[in-house]
Amino acid sequence: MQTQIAETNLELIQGDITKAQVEAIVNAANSALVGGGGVDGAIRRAGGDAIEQACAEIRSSEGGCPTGKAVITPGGNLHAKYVIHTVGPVWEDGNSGEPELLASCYQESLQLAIENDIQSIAFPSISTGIFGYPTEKAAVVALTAVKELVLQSNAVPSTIQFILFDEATHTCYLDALLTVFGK
Ligand code: AR6
Repeated sequence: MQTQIAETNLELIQGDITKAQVEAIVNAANSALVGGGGVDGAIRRAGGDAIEQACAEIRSSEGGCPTGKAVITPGGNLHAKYVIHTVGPVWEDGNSGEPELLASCYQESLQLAIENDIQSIAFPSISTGIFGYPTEKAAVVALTAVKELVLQSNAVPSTIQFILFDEATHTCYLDALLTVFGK
């Protein structure tokens, strides 16, 4: 499914983000920037040592990456030139700042993309795996955050993909597209 926000193509795709043919892929990381499971494990396996080396440098210079923020590393062996690592919130009860922190992940990642002149970027569904954020809620937050930033900024990437691993997640994002864009 594809839609247009100003000059940007927004695409919802079911698949594996490590195979994405874009300049940057986004990783659902942890604040220590140490390798984990889920999409983080898949990206690190596919990208190889260059990603861990760059994360180690960020750990020693900045101590990691706080929840809601993002950092950028090379993509190593991936097709993507860059990996943008962002740290989603762990779901508690929905009243502990989770929506704001999740929205911040998408917007901070897009800001880094703009700063690095990245024209195409792919996101996974941040926080909805190990971190337990309900996918229907997360999908609305994600698409709303992207829509707001695209409408507010110049020089946003011309292609923004969401690459959703499983059918249930893909369906939630298709439903959220209707809620957020009315189509
Ligand atoms: N491509 C696209 N999406 C994927 C892939 C893939 N190859 N593999 C999994 N997903 P999760 P989180 C989906 O758990 O909830 C790690 O240990 C998955 O099905 O990867 O933000 C980190 O180090 C789900 O829909 O991320 C952190 O400690 C989505 O990616 C923690 O997990 C997110 O699931 C982050 O947890």
